[in-house]
Amino acid sequence: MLNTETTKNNPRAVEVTIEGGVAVVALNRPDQINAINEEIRLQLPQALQRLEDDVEIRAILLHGGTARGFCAGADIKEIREAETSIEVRERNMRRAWIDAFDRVTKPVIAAVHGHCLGGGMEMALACDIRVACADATFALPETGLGLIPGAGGTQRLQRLVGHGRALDLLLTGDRIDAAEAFRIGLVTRLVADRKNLLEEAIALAGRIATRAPRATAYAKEAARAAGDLPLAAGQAFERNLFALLSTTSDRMEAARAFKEKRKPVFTGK
Ligand code: CO8
Repeated sequence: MLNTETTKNNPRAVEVTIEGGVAVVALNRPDQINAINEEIRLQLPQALQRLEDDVEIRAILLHGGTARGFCAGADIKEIREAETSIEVRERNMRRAWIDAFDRVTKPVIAAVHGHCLGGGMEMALACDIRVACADATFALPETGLGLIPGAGGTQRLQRLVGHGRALDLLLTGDRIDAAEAFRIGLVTRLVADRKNLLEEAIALAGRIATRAPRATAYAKEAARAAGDLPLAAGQAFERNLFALLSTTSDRMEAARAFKEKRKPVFTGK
């Protein structure tokens, strides 16, 4: 059982602001470098689900707010009393909080600065696009704590950077900087300056948000399926999604707008 002393005081461990069609989600435990405690494990999935259900929202941006880093991993200070094996199992099932990312069909971007460690790095891995500031550092220190990543890290990292590089990070716990993370494809965009990170990430999310929402969601769905499906099955899946999109109003609108030399206005229909 969790000692409530460590969890009771912050109803806003996750804060959401809306900028046009972009939802900006900030982790908000700055004093603990956004260490993931029960509040974050509860509030983040709730926020993601709300944003998924809101038709006005077309892209989601996750960042570390005012903390010195994106997230320093699981809250190591979250004190637990002795637990039975059933309690441990049930707690582990709640770890499925990270699955909330997989239930979001909209694009999710992580804007990473400073420490991005353990569970924090797993959160970034669960996003679709990672943008990093030059001061970002990444590591999976879990084996040094007698554990392994438990929020998808062993699975997602390998899919992103390949078997060898994933094992190097998993087995050593070594920290890599933003330049190295960019080199190996862990992040796809770098921002030199911390003060521009959020602005540039919001601009990126905003650009994605102007595109046809259903096409964006299907592109994400197809790309995710590529990690699981054999090539032929993946191509068949892609063709089905393509055929569905061919029937949408947004597809017609894009063609009309091109002909009329204007910007398309997408409705998601
Ligand atoms: N959990 C709880 N509090 C944290 C964490 C954390 N992961 N990281 C930092 N903090 C707190 C510090 O305790 C400190 O709080 P206070 O001011 O109250 O003492 C505050 O944040 C600032 O931290 P530092 O003073 O240490 O700042 P530094 O700049 O000197 O160092 C570091 C920053 C390098 C991030 C350092 O704090 C650190 O090494 N943190 C731990 C990182 C880590 O190992 N995270 C866990 C990764 S593993 C994981 O996420 C999954 C398995 C976790 C198992 C948990 C078992 C319950």
